[in-house]
Amino acid sequence: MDLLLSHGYFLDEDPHERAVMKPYPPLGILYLSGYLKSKGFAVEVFDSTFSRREDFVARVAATRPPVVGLYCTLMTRKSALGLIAECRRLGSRVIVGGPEPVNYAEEYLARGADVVVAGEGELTLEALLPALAERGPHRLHDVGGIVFRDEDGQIVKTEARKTVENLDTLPFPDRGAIDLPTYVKVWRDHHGRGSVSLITARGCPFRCNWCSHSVYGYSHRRRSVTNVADEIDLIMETYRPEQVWYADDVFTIHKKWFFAYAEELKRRGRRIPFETISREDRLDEDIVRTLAEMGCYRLWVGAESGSQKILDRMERKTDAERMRGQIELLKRHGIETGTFIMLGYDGETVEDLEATVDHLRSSLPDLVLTTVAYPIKGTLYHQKVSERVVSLRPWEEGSDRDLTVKGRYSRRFYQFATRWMVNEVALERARRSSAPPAEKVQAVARSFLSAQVGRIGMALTSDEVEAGAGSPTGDGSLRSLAEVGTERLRQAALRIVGNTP
Ligand code: B12
Ligand code: SF4
Repeated sequence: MDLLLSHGYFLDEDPHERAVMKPYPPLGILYLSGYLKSKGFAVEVFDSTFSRREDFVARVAATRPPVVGLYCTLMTRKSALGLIAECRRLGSRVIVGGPEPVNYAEEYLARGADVVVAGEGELTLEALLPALAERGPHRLHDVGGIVFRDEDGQIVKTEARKTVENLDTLPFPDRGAIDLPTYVKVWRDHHGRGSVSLITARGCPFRCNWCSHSVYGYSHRRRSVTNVADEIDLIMETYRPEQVWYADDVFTIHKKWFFAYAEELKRRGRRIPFETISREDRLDEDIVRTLAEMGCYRLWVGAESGSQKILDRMERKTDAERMRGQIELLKRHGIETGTFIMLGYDGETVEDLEATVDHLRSSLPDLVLTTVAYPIKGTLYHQKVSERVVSLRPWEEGSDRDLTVKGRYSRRFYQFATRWMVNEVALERARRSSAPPAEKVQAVARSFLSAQVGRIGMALTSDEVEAGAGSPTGDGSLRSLAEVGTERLRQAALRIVGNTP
């Protein structure tokens, strides 16, 4: 074996995902496996998702791969560091890649990785594996797209490598290298429908400030319509899933391509239910109708905020008002809408949060996922707030989700704000529902009370500042409520609404 590819994600260690149970394998390492095999390398994949840490160690101990390649994201950092240590103990060299390591190359090298790969991995690994075997890990100056330590221990970052020009030249992801049927079965057992993921393009040219572009930069390359349709045929014939997930960044980004693809699937007689992500500015009546005809049952549109001011600060380049119209449009065509809402972005005030709540109440998307903004290293957002970024945990124990911004409202404030927001949406849903009166009253009362607890909690914590002294960088318009009460009253009220909502 030349290379064992793996990733540090263990479902067993993720209680949240175990409750959701919608797993997919990381496509990146399957692409790498397919490509390297086509170039004559002997590659194996250890898919950690349904395994345990001990199984990975046992596999490395039994097969003694000369090189282990690990896919790492911000969420799998701690896990990956543990695997790196095990590989080193067992005598394997370690290459790390994916969106996270290039942001922390020095830290990964300091903790046992031999080489960090920046960006797309196919061409880099093809050049790196023989160089590593011939010259060891410290004389790799001529291999583009990597970071390593030279013989003096100095960190060397080599020239950026060109990306694969024509994505159609890549073999399909090597799904046969892992137990994909188990993923399909888990989906089927938990959701009644088996699902398989695929991607039709690489890279996104938009510049939403909080989004990580560490792998593909701002480039955008598409596969041809027939190449993607061929992969769909293969997936359907091999795994027979009841649906697919296009894991693209923005599925309808290229209108002409999209219509041609829809046409091609129709020509092949394929109407497959699917879920995917897009943007409000990449939708119109024709696109939405076509999405519905193709089998799209849920579209995530990433509203992020209902405040145009915040959308503009994020450089999201979307329009809050038009977004509400698009949700309407999707509903008319029978497509469920999912939105991702981000709270706490730089400069957000209580008025902006209110605008988001109003936005959600009026458009009422079917699904709302909330997150409190965290500045991923390497993003434009991180650059903007870099002087105020504080980590809540030591680097090797946490992730970029533990990065917070000094001076904004406290985490407790955002927990209350989230509670308020989520329950205002639930309240609106309950009000509009056609449930029997008793049930409806109960749902309205429950959501109303919970929303009020959130709102009062916000008022009581609105003078709490994240990681330091001073006033929150928001407008503090609710602060007066806290200021008029005595500290004892405030503490008593906090006990009533609960410190951790
Ligand atoms: C699909 C996906 C998911 C799926 C994951 C399921 C799965 N296993 O596929 C779901 C929906 C669960 C998910 C969740 C999250 N995700 Co996500 N996700 C993606 C997405 C959209 C596509 C991944 C993909 O398939 N890419 C296509 C392949 C071909 O590209 P690739 O993976 O980058 O692989 C290439 C290179 O990275 C490199 N490479 C990869 N592995 C290796 C290994 C070696 C050894 C080498 C040398 C090279 C190498 O070569 C590959 C081929 O060229 C990416 C964005 C993106 N476009 O990549 C975000 C992305 C990976 N997700 C991200 C985030 C932040 C999250 C969440 C934290 C979001 C949240 N707030 O909850 C969660 C975390 C979940 C968890 N517990 O880990 C960030 C990661 C940022 C970072 N610095 O780590 C990304 C980059 C989105 C973004 N632009 O900000 N995600
Ligand atoms: S959030 Fe979506 S649209 Fe914005 S830059 Fe990232 S991938 Fe592109």
